[in-house]
Amino acid sequence: MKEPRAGETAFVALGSNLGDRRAHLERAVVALGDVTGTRVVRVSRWIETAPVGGPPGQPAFLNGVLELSSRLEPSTLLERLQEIEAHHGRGRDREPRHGPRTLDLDLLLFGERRLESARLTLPHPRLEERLFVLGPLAELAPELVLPCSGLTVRARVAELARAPAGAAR
Ligand code: A4P
Ligand code: MG
Repeated sequence: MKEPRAGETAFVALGSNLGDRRAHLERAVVALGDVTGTRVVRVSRWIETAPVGGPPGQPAFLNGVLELSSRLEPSTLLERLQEIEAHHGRGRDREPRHGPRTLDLDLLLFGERRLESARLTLPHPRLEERLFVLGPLAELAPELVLPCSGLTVRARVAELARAPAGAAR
């Protein structure tokens, strides 16, 4: 009999800045736990963060990161993430890019995979620039080596925290 494929470690960023933000994030964690072939391993705390980019004056975000073990292909996992976003009231046609959203789920890393297709880029292209992602990721995996800079998550957080205000996040 064929052995089932081992799960690969994936990290997903969660964000919400509309409605009951905590409820949106917590329901997303439950929904991810129900995805076939995927197991939720750990969830960071939720942190409140100032919006980066997007329309001026948009509300603060609640952000976090979770670790998954998944036997799905990355593109299938992204489809599941987008279904969960849709079930939480997110309408891509109504919500402007980088604007307020009930729920945003981004796939940060999927094992060591590198992918560049119209629908999915891995690692996530803005992963190493964003404290609202790296802060919660540092809670789960401080010694993880980031693929672009070669720094650990902990070291990159320290570097960004030292950067002058207004530098890219
Ligand atoms: N896509 C490609 N690669 C990926 C990936 N690795 N993970 C494609 C997820 N999606 C990926 O995403 C746009 C398209 O990216 C998708 O169709 C997918 O096929 P989207 O979620 O529809 O649009 P978006 O989220 O508005 O755009 P984007 O580029 O994902 O924005 P970001 O980079 O996620 O930024 N400030 C704070 N403090 N906290 C936040 O959470 N979030 C954003 C959104 C801006 N500012 C923020 C926060
Ligand atoms: Mg997104």
